[in-house]
Amino acid sequence: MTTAVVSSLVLLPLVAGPAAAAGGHDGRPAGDRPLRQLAADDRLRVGTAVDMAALAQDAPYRRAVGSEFSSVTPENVMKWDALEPRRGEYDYAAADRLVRFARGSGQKVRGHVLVWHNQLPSWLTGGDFSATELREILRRHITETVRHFKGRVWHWDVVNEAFDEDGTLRDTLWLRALGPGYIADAFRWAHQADPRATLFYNDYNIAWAGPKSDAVLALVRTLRAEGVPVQGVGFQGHLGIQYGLPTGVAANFRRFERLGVRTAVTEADVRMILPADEEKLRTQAEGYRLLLDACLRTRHCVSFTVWGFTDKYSWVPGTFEGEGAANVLDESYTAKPAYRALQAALAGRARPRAVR
Ligand code: 9MR
Repeated sequence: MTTAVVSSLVLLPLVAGPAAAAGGHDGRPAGDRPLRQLAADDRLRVGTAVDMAALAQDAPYRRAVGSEFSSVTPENVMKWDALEPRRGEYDYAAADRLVRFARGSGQKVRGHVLVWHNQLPSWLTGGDFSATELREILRRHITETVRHFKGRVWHWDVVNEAFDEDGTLRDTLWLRALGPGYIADAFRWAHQADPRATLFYNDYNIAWAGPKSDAVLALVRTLRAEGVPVQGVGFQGHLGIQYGLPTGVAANFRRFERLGVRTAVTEADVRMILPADEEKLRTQAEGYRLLLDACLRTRHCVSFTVWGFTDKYSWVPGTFEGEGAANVLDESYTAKPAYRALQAALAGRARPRAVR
């Protein structure tokens, strides 16, 4: 294919209807295959975080979630404040909707998240509970949640972001009240509630070697030596091109896999200082490519998830002022170079067989 043809494809909206260029059965040009089709050949689940409001209201969004991806992660609706807004009262409605959507679309679900320091309900953060009470609250939340979704959630992010950048444990409600043992407890409780779900530790800035990923590695090694059921490590993959792109990612994934765990890229996005321009978009594409490539070059990397796929709905501008354009499609669902880079990486590789 010539360069001229490739660059003309970049302008096509991916989710356009029959009016789009003829060729593919879904209105895409022949040979322009969705990510999940390309990934199936590699036996890799390619996923996205899903915004439930967008899924309900935005038909092109919904079509793209279904056609491009083979796994989904709820962006917010399985977090504690959403699931248990009042103590002991669970609201699974939105999360159940996503699980049903996934089943109807032949997708796996990555459950996100059981233990975190963010998006906790105020009854919990303001509750002034004793350590014994908090431990029981945590045990119950994990048990109830995992049991509710038993058999329907493929991977659980059991513990999320427990470390600081220097590799010490983050000062959270859980660490303060329960000590470091809350991590092992969480994995044990989750495993009891659904022995078949694969249980992950998940964090950001651990895709490359450094104090934080060294600390996670040491934790996972210790937990596994003690028989704690931690079975996967999720590398979130929130990058910003202004910091430079990471190196040594595949080698880093491999040192985790040597401990016997699976790996996954769980929240990839590559932000930039706005406005976007061609060069920034090219660097962004390289960021996505290198994360996916590391996964493809690692035997037990079982899924690659982007944290949203369109710039229309992204957490980035609300968190980092002046930054954005972090996703692989723009606001009108047109493919950016990053989307083409993912396609090319998936199409171009013979992959070692992955475990399921
Ligand atoms: O994308 C999520 C955003 O909508 C929420 O407002 C935010 C609240 O903390 O959480 C975002 O998702 C985070 C994920 O759950 C854990 N890793 C970092 C993600 C981006 O902040």
